[in-house]
Amino acid sequence: MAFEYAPAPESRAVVDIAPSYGLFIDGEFREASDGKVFKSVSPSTEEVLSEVAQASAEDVDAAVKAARKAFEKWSALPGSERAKYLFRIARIIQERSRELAVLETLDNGKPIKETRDADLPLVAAHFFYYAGWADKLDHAGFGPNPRPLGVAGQVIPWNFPLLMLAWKIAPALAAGNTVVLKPAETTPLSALFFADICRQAGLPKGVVNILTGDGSTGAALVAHEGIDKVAFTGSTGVGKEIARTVAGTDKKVTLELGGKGANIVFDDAPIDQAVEGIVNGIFFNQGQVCCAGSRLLVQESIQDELLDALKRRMSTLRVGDPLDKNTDVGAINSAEQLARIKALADSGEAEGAERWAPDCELPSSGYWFAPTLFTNVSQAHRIAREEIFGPVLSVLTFRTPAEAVAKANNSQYGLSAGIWTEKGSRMLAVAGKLRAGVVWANTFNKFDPTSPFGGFKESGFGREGGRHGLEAYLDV
Ligand code: TAP
Repeated sequence: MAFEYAPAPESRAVVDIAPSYGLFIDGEFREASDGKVFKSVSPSTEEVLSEVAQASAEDVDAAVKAARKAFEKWSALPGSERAKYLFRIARIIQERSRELAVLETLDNGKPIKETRDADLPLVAAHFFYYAGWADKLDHAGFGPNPRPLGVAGQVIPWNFPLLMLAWKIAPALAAGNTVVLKPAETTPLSALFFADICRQAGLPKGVVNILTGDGSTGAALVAHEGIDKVAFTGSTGVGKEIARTVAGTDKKVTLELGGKGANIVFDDAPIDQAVEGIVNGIFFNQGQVCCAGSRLLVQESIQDELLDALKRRMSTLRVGDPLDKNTDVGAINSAEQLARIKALADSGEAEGAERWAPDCELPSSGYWFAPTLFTNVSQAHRIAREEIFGPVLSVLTFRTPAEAVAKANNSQYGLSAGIWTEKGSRMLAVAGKLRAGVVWANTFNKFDPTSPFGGFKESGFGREGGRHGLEAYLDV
């Protein structure tokens, strides 16, 4: 073996990670055509978890052809038959959720509390939800005879590896499409585990193909002429590149990109509840969330009271071993991401904002960043404008609702926002003026498969989730 393989310690023996994995094409695992591989590393320990195949352009071609061939039969199945497979997959995910939660925590670095209680239940819920649609497409209000698009090329990021897979694969299959999916380079393992679940569910060969690889694999997939639909979740930069690639072709495309969500707290908000919402908004998944509440907009009159309570709460957050059920904040996904977070946080200080973090001891190996907040932030600062994608909160203040709306909307992004107030009329008035795809009222980071999700402005276009998410995979 060309690398050091560390066998699982007892604490994570619930999941059997193979020392190497192939690409999942046409129902079989196989090596890359040129034999290339890369390592998947645990961000909390820097230990090599497994070695996975790096798909070449030739492998992309083989996977697209397998998906094309499978499309003929899969799209011709009655919806009720496709539903049976999706229900079966959903049930197997539930049965194997312990293994999947540990695997996701190891490969991504997020706390087991989150993979167990948020990611995995939502993944299963997505498959159950779209399984329910498969035999009702004619009654979904899309007009007569909605048809699947064909082969979907799907590219996903590392922050919610399995959940993003579910958001992509469940509606595509329910609508009668077949898929080729590329997970992120740093988190390939749960997608490969999912490939095994497809086999266990008896899913026909070629309906789901998983290609592990880097950005070049994603680019080859998006550019392949056998793809009818591109679904991408990731950075705005790569999203723009993809939009250029598909421009002028007949490929349909949906893009779910970055965000800089505003969490707006008015002076009548219940402070303790708002503090929990702020913490959940920015420290859930170490802030590596496209819809994170990374800008706190607090009404000036309650600034001191709110910040005192927030700092007290941040001091109680436990940072460390993500496999420990008491951990609140896990590891940053990669050395590159950690470097990006550090550079942006440093820019905050350099531009004159005031940095604060609770005392917390960070583990000596792995990639870690303490929960951090910045006050004295101005709208021009990079930390107020750029997506940090880390556990860093930028605090700004406002006096009037109009000023709150103007500041919240002063962003290239428009994915999410939160409003905290006791007044229903104010809630509705402010929500109606925010240019954000999702607005949460007295809560944050709540997800549900029935609810469409997506962005305004440079946060992308198209919606995933709900009936809208189905439409993105149908010719209506
Ligand atoms: P990206 O670097 O954009 O990567 C996303 C995926 O695209 C990865 O699988 C990546 O492969 C692949 N990729 C890279 N270059 C490509 C290219 N030229 N053509 C096609 N595919 C390519 O983003 P990331 O760092 O993984 O994720 C963080 C970003 O995603 C943040 O900006 C965040 O806001 C956004 N995000 C948005 C949402 C929603 S729903 N709007 C959800 C999650 C994340 P490699 O991993 O191998 O580079």
